[in-house]
Amino acid sequence: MSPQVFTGDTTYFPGIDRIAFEGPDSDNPLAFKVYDANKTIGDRTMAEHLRFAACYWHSFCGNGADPFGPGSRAYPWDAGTGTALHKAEARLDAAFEFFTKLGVPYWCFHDIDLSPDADDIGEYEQNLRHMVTLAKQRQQATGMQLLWGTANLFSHPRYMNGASTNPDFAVVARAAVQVKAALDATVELGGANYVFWGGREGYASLHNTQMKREQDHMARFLTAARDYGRSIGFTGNFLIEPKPMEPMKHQYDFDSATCVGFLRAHGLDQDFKLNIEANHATLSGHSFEHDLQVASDAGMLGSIDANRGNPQNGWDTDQFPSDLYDTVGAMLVVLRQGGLAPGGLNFDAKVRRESTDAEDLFAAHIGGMDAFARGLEVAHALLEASPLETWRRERYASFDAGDGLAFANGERGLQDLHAIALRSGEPRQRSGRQELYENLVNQYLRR
Ligand code: XLS
Ligand code: NI
Ligand code: NI
Repeated sequence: MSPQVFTGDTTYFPGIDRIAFEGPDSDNPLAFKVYDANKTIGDRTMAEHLRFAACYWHSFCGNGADPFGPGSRAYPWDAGTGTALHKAEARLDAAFEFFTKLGVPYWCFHDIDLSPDADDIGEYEQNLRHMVTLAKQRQQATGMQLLWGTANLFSHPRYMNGASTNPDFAVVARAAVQVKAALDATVELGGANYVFWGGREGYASLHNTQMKREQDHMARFLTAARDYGRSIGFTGNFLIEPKPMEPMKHQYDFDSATCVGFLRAHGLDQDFKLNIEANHATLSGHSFEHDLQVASDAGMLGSIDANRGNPQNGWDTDQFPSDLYDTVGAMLVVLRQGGLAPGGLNFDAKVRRESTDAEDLFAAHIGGMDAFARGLEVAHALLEASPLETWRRERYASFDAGDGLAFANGERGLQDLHAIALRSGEPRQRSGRQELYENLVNQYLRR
């Protein structure tokens, strides 16, 4: 499962070796304390449960720039006077060196973080084909696999009014160029999933927006993409990544519930699932585990973008996950649905602008992997060894037999219920026992 170390010619992360599992007593900052890829938890290894992926954009393209200042990190692969394509080649080597030293089995990319963008369609397609050829060689050399590919339909100014929801058909068609190329690339690289994050699919003002029309166009576009993907042999899941706002004031893929409804309304629910990002869930006013649960209940939890927001900030800070309550909550949902495959846990997260050492990138991923590994251990123990599932089952026991079961099966009408209530009298009070459940989680976190 874990990839082999890639031996490129240049070392972009000198002095950092393959990250090893050293256990909870290790003081080595560049070692796993919990994540032990081959350790068995229940019916599979940690690596098989967690299916970690590193992302290309934040880790190898994002240099720390924010609206108040330029980048704070000068990457060696961006140095020198080489062409954009030469720099993209160097970046690819750096990325695969990082992936393999970290021991993360999957990666994810957007078309234009892997390969230089160009307004000329032929040049754009040629660049991407070239980089995909190189990426495929790196994958073969290392055993790395592609969790998902996607197209960036939000950075170029042509998409300022949206991509598939743009009021100008010419832009919708231009967006298709990138989705077609990114689908071709994903298939070529054996990607398990294909993601749509509708960065600017939404509106800034309803005064100038025909919302229903834009959403109908989005459904037509997704349908066309699905049909094309299937025609070229893509058998994986298409994934929608909900996010309520940012960059737009309102985005159509608001949250899990909205996306589930949208996909069902447009007949896309057989091919599409959801990629739930923690910080997007919290932006929409939900908890991470809430949006995971809604997706899972609909049979549509396909994959996870693992990160976290800042509780005091109302925007997408994309921090690396470190909160064990979050990871336990997430892994409970994942384990209850029987796993995440063919999805995975993608670190769609960026180190802080102030974190400027190469070591910080490793530390961030190590911390995130350990946090989810611990979440996995605790969630598994809660499900297997604690009274959690029994308590939850008992809470609903009145629907397991008799009239309760008949009601759940649709066999009791309102008059039947009236008669039952007359017969039964005032219901006995039953405690929700929330504090006991919370104590149970803490008890298992301490073990
Ligand atoms: C941005 C999104 C983005 C998607 C892929 O907020 O999380 O990174 O995951 O386009
Ligand atoms: Ni994301
Ligand atoms: Ni995000």
